Amino acid sequence: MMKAIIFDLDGVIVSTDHYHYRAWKDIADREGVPFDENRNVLLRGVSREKSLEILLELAPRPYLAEEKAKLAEEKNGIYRRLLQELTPDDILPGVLKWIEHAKEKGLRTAIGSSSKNTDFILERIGLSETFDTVVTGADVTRSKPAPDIFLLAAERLGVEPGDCWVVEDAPAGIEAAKSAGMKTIGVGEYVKDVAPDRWSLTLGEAEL
Ligand code: B16
Ligand code: MG
Repeated sequence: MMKAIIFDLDGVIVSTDHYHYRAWKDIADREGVPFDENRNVLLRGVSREKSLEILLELAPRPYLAEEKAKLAEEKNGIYRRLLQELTPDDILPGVLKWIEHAKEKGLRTAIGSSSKNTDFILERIGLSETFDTVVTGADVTRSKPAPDIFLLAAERLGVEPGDCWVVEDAPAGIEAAKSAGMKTIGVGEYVKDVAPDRWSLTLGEAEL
């Protein structure tokens, strides 16, 4: 029997994914690296550092470790400034009702996000107290597509991985959930082709 549901944050609960894109695009343009929405899909769900590695694959020159650390920090500064615009109105349509529905069904709830800005985002959108536990990229050394974030969420909830649903919008997140031995609900166009157990365009429309 399913006992818990772990929600990804960016792209599932709130659409901060376009802020990530705008911040990375600023860095890419400045560094002369080709970058567009199609390439941005590869960055969804993966850590900041790994995102930068992927972005720089098309760079015209190699980068030193110190330069990379500086670029990642700059990207985060731009992203954090954009996050100031975030309010509870930015929670995606139907999401609050859907979380309530999951709770009424007796499921324990968690956030499982790669983002080290998770606490700040939850605060901005007024959901800091909504979930039984919150696991982020700051709690693990291996981010998605490794299963660690989701396994830690299950451990904290006291449930077996096989009794957990994971809701994800990113291919890296679906891969992480599958490696954790969990069942997946894919939302959005980017995960249609990576075979989640269930799929819908938005969380509000997903069947539970
Ligand atoms: P940060 P999720 C992920 O969040 C984003 O999808 C991904 O684009 C981002 O690089 C990652 O968080 C790290 O974010 O720079 O804020 O630590 O989708 O796992 O909720
Ligand atoms: Mg996501």
